[in-house]
Amino acid sequence: MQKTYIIGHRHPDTDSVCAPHAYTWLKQTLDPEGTYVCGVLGNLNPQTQFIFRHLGIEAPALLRDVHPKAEDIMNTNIWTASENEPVALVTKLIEDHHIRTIPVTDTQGKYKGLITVMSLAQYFMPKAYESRPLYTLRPENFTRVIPGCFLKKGSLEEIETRLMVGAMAFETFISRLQQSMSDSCKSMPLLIVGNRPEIIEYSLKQKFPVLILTGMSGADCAKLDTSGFEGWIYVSEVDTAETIRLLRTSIPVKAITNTSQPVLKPKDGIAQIKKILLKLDHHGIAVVEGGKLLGLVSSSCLIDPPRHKVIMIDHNEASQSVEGIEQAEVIEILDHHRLGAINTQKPIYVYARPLGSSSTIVYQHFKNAGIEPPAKIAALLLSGILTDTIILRSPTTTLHDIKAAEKLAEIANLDIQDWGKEIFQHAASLTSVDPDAAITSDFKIYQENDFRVGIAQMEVITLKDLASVQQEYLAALQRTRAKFNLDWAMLLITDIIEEESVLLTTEFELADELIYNRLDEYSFHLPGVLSRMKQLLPEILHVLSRGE
Ligand SMILES: [Mn+2]
Repeated sequence: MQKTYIIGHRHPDTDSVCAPHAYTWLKQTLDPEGTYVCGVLGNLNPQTQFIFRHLGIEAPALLRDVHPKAEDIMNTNIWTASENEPVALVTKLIEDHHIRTIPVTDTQGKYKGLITVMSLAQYFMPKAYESRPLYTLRPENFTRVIPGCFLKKGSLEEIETRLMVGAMAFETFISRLQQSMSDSCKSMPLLIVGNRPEIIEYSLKQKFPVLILTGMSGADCAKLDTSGFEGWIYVSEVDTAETIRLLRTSIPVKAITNTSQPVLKPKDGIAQIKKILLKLDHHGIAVVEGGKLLGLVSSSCLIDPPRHKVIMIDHNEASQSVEGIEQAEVIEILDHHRLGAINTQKPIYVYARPLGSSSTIVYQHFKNAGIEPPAKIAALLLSGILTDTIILRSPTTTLHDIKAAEKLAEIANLDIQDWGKEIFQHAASLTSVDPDAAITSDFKIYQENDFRVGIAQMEVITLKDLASVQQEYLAALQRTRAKFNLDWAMLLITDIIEEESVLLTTEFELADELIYNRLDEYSFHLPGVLSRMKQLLPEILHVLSRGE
């Protein structure tokens, strides 16, 4: 079943988790046959964690990448063989269906190994230089391969033995048998014998594991006294040469199953699969989980691997999206940020509006579909709006955000101001969090005019404690700049009560061009600035454009 992943951006903020989660619910409701999976691209910040916990909703799972995996490309419509079945069945499958690799399972259905054209060739190819081979035989398989029937059944289910034909004078037979017994193998061989009463009479008193009689009529068989014989007696309807040929194809498949080949796990990626396929002398690898065979990957599976479908929410740039997005098929974009959209191969649905939050955009899709979100989904959307618009106070706030928030608050039975304050109380404070984690928890990278810049944002309820931790935050910012290979890294710390921000920055020559007042070498004061997107980013892009 092909999945559609619905995702927010890397370093997810609350809007980037709540909006995709709610949209996933809407898509699944509108299309019950489809499979829609909400994924987040990083750890949830304490505020988002609080919201999901408080509402009793399971948070979306972490999505590491959207590269195709073994489970996405494997063939599941495959032929298998059970370990005790005769090899003849496998050769027939290979012939009839033009396949080269057949997985083998044990009697409980657990994966055991593979039979390939190569392993069959090795078995059937005559090896003139080898001594008389030992065969693993299961007499119960004889009736499936050699025309005939049992005259007597023995007790051993499986026998490892050599083959011998008794087509000679009795004395010669005895001497050859003794000769063979004195060789390395001491056990009695399986004996194939035609209508030679003297040899048969003698053999019925010996401990042969299996006697196969050829050229015998029903009346001939009826005369035999088999009472003292403990092994199996099979009466073949075909001549000795044909009996031997068919006997070799009756061996159980496990006798020639290759059990040492590597297997794949369902989540193994294509790079790993290619590496293994290159090393193998055949063209199939089993995909196995917990002993259970799930499918088979062959080199042809790699020619045109299926692309995962992705819906991007709260972002539209590849640099902010999931690993592997270039190999995926983006089918929709819902966003309220500047457009730096990725290229697509087909026309897609894009809904971009300069609104305060992606949650407002998702709410509009509920409205257009004529579906009212359930209370918990409404609470999530409201939370996304209130965090992105700083309780509807950020200059990014539009009338659409206010209307959506009012309607959602009504459905969720929440008070906008009370719920907003409660959410922001769970936002990080400057002294309570690790500066590195605080920076990467809401961090966006922009590529502009050959510059790579990163801007983190953190909302706090006071800036009073900044002085005591500023050095640590600046050091963390330096580390972040190095880690993401940036020219310039910044952290916008926003006091949502006083409605002002401080911008911490790494050393960068164009920083002098910023219109803001410097507080010191590494920080600026931004009164009235609440929005990274609408207020700070345009100024940063403006400054970068002078660096040409
Ligand atoms: Mn947003």
